[in-house]
Amino acid sequence: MNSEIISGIDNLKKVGFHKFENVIDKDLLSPILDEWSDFIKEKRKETSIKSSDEPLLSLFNAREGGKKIIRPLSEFKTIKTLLHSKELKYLASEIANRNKVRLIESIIFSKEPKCNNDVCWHVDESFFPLISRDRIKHWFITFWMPLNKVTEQNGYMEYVGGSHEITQRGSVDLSTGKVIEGDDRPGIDLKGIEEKKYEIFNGISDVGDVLVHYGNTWHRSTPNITQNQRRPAVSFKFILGEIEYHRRKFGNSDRIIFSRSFQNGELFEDQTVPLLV
Ligand SMILES: O=C(O)CCC(=O)C(=O)O
Repeated sequence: MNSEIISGIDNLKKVGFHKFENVIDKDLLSPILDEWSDFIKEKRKETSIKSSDEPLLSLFNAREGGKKIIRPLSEFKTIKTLLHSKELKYLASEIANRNKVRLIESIIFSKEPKCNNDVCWHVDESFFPLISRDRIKHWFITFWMPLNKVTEQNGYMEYVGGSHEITQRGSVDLSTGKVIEGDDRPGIDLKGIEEKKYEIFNGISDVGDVLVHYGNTWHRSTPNITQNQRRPAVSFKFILGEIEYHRRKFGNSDRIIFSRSFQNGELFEDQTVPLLV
């Protein structure tokens, strides 16, 4: 394994976040912007699909109150090519350390100019009705890849160092940061963050970088205060190893589309969640 990847994985384990620099060929990333712009001009953007037996792509616009449009991933050839690139698969398999890696979600996050909203502090795994069968803490990882340079002004990511060692947090409304009513898990320590109790790492980054965090790392993205710089990014979420279905009575983890329904405790296997490596 290459030494930068080894030290990056060590840092990821320690901090809960790592920026792997210059991993993906820019030629794989720039066509995504073209394909996405075509999509925005088309009628497809007005209709979200409601059921599926194939993997999906969510298009998330932070300015429109976190509105998500959901389409089949197969409609976005450039994103599929990125997903199956050897660089991305290599990084995922090294982080997973021989566990199987499955794609649970693909998202394009667009932070448009003059977008004053944070994507508020949250943990990714809280949105899914799933848990690790072996009850390991780090069964979920996110790969976040900017499609334009990320600066201090155009909506960078932030991560709370060490938060991945804290137990589960409740799922939140991404626009307000409030825990969903009835979710029985505690919220993120917003007061502690405000009082600078934790070390915060920023995700200022360049095209080609892959920013990786665990599903239980507390993170957010800041407003895009520029007049004319878009900050689009592709985010892939992966689950590692054997996973069980576990739906809570309250919370928003039932908004995910799978090809069929599951019983709590059932081993989770689904056509919408394909094996990557
Ligand atoms: O891109 C953003 O603004 C937020 C992304 C995020 O929170 C994620 O990928 O988990």
